[in-house]
Amino acid sequence: MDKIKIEKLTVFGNHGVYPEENVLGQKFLVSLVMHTDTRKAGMNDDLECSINYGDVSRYVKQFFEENTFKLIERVAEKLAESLLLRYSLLEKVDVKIEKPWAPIAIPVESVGVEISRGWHKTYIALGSNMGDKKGYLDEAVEKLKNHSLCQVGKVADYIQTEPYGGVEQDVFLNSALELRTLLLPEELLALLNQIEAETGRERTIHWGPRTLDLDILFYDDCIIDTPSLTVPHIDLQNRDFVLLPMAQIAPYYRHPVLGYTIGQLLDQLKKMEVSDDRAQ
Ligand code: A4P
Ligand code: MG
Repeated sequence: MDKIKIEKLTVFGNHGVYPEENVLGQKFLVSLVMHTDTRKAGMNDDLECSINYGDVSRYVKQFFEENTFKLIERVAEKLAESLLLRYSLLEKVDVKIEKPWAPIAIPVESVGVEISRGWHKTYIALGSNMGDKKGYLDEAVEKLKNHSLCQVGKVADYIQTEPYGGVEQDVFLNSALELRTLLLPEELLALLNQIEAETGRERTIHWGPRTLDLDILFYDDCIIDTPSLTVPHIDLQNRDFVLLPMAQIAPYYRHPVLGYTIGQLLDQLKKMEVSDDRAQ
């Protein structure tokens, strides 16, 4: 992706662990690499199609003056977050913060931190088979829409599906949605678990009835295998209640492990179901 850079912007702020730093303040050097598509601005010569580095510089100065944090890690984190929320064309930002006057009593040119933060594209599966199923799915979509670090994109139609997994239970209402988020995978999982808990979900029977189930299907093209998280979702290719809503919102999305698009996975599943029916 293209980059717009600001190097060593000199700003003044009161960040620091020591009380005197919070009172006296000191100089900070801020460097930004803003990852954004500059093609349109390059073709049209129109600032409206790009990110105005003058505006960004003034915003950084104001951010440093209006906030006080102890750690430059925190300064970098919050600055990256607010830039990504403020500039819609910004996909990713590298933030470097240097502190040339750091009070460490040994001659040093500068100390600093450098981080990269950006938007992630994810897909979430939704399911409910207890009580007001539509109400629970609506509530989940609404909560994700209202979260400051999430942007909900396409939401698939809610479809009624037969229970999968061998437990005798009521029919499900399922859907899937596209989510752009600044949350990292484990943070997103924690948010989904929190939303499930808020809708009264109790975990009793594995694959059993639930008011609300929210699963991460995909997170960028990441492959994650930890004790708490498997992404892409381990069984999505075998579940028509996942593939049908996904085919509506992202038919050409390619599974990063299996190498097939959602549309192809759905076709394969349908063929397997037909051959299973014939075998019976
Ligand atoms: N976990 C690991 N990977 C993920 C991921 N990608 N997304 C862990 C979300 N969670 C993930 O899930 C157990 C643990 O899985 C979580 O704590 C998380 O750390 P859970 O939701 O607590 O338990 P569960 O739902 O009983 O198990 P599981 O495996 O999530 O069940 P599924 O796979 O969600 O299946 N039939 C129809 N028609 N429609 C349905 O929606 N759903 C299920 C549940 C069964 N049959 C269904 C449907
Ligand atoms: Mg689940």
